[in-house]
Amino acid sequence: MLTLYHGANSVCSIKVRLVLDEKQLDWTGRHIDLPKGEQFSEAFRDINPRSIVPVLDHDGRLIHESSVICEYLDGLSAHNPLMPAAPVDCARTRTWGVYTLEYHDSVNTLTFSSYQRQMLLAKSPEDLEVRWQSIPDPIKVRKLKDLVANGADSDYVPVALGKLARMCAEMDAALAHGDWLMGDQYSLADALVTPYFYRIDCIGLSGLWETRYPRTTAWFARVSQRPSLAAATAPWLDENEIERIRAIGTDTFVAGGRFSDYL
Ligand SMILES: N[C@@H](CCC(=O)N[C@@H](CS)C(=O)NCC(=O)O)C(=O)O
Repeated sequence: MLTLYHGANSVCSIKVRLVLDEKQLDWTGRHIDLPKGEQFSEAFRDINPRSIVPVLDHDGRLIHESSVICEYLDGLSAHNPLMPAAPVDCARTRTWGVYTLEYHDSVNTLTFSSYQRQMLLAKSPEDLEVRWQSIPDPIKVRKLKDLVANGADSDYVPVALGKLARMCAEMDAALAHGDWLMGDQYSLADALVTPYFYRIDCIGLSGLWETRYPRTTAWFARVSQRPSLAAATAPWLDENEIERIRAIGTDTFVAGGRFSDYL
């Protein structure tokens, strides 16, 4: 049995739910409410001492890290094979998985300087302090504190935008060889990066690729049309919530043209 510990609006959880749909695998969800802080409970720390989702439980065996989980899921079923057959293409697909660690950090910076910041600012100083104390990674705490204090004025924000601009350039270069990252066929590489584009679009920053990269723009339209993206998002995120997130993101990053070098 496959049980996924996941967060409704967690970008890495969306990644795994998307692959579960591409592979048409049956699974059960254990929802961890991240805004409420359920990831810091003792029970969840037993599942992942890093207090982050997603975690896959396959018949009692725990697997961590979203891109690793996705490759594991691909190996469980012959339906719609996502890992390319040639060893060189396998290696290149895994490289995209490694790149997503950097993309994740940058997307995390943008979400915590916009709508997640609003969520944290609504907490009392005491509750916020409890949250900081609960996060096991002190480097992450330092970044989050800065983002909550300074929002889009934080020095972390232009660094994140610069890295995501590079992501778009890397994508566009890869897409010169076909409709999909690995050429003519949709693969795990496309699945692994899709949620980051989805999130950036949700916070109003699709200008990062739409202003410069027509191949990437066309690719995002293609992955958005696959049923797997809606299957991974719609049951957990309602349209009103997405519109609220988009409005906060647009107000934070786009209004006033302050980041026009990137958008
Ligand atoms: N590299 C990890 C990153 C996992 C991660 O950071 N997950 C976020 C949600 S996307 C989380 O659980 N955050 C907990 C928190 O914000 O306290 C992966 O790809 O699985």
